[in-house]
Amino acid sequence: MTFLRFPEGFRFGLSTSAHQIEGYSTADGGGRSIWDHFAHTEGTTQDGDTADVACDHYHRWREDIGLMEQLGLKNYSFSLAWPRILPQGTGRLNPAGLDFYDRLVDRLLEAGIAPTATLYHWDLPVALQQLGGWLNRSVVDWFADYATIAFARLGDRVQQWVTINEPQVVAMLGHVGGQHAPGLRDLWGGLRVSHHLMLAHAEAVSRYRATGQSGQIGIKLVMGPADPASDQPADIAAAGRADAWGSRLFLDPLLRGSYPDILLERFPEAWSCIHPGDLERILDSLDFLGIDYYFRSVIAEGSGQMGVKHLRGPGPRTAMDWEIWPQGLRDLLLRLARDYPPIPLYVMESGAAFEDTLEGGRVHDRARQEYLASHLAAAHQAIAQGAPLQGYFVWSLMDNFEWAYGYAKRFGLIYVDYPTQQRILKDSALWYREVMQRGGLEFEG
Ligand code: IFM
Repeated sequence: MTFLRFPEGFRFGLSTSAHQIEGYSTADGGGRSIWDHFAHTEGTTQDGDTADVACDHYHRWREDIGLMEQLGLKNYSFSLAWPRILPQGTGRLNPAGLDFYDRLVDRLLEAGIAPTATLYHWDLPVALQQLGGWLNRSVVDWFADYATIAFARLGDRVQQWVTINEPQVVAMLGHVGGQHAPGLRDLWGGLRVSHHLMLAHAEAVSRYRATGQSGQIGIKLVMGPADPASDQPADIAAAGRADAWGSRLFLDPLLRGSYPDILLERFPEAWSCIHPGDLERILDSLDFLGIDYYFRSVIAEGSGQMGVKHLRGPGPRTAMDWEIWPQGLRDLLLRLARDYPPIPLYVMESGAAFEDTLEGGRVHDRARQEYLASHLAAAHQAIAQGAPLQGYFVWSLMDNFEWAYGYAKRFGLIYVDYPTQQRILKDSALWYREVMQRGGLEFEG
């Protein structure tokens, strides 16, 4: 066993999102989001689950902060529900919605926990979807106006902001594959949405910078390496295309001011949404880059729009059927450091769903602990090899509404017994408490 110590000031944390934990989205004057609508549409979620109640964090937030204190947590990443603050997405403000986040932030700070606030984690106000949602370029102003309200109210205390969580998922699962709200299936539309997400992000950042507030602002991208299935040139080229689609579609405009040529060439009709000056607005709109890492892809030459085929890698798998591949995190961090201009990096989500069972009031989730230990070790290696990684947030504080999977998948370090809303610290939570307290972990590599 070796003790892997992280650098002084490294930020260990835990993450959640509003729609997945809060419940009661329309309480006290809040509005409905596209996920409220989608999950209530037949056949969209496992067992017809909805986030109507979720973890009832909207009412139990004090108790939940108490649990964070028990864990000795110092950094907590959560999201604001746009329709709680602006029920129609624009215009009339719901003071009770803003008050909720205001109190949450105050109490976190009292508990010595630094808040990281995400403005958009997939819960677009339904009223805006009726106007075209992310397909309508006006979303850039709608989003920036909402962001400005959040900065004005919370920006004196929130020192780390994330504009948008996983734009890949919004564009591709929401608008191309249809597995997520708003459930659309339109390839060109998905690409247009991806550009609008980038622009909305950039506009919110420019509003933030105009406030003169002293915090940092960035975005969270979900990514993993696209590894070629063999050393055949055709597979290597296919992996390059998969990487352009999954990662560079977002990394390149943000950090290079361009979209990958391969995507411009293959989908020429989609890009009429790029107006003169857009790419200049998007470039340099990050103080840090947040990375959500869950798995890598193994890619061979295939068919379809991108000519790629996804193969099953040899690693063990989580309950999501995602391959466990910690070295993918190291490779990703090093690649970002090598291929892009220098930018502070944060792992803002890392974690795994397993089949947890409650036995005598305990959850012995050894597999999750091992998963996290191996990924922390990979992050540690990347730092040792020069990646400017500043923090690592585990997904998630507690079990919650896992979108189309409903409550069937548990990612939490805290077990939630949904019928009673009882919270139980899993073994992994007790282990992570020690990691955070010691600033590192014992690891046998
Ligand atoms: O639960 C999600 C989260 O909302 C976004 N990132 C991935 C997690 C696990 O699927």
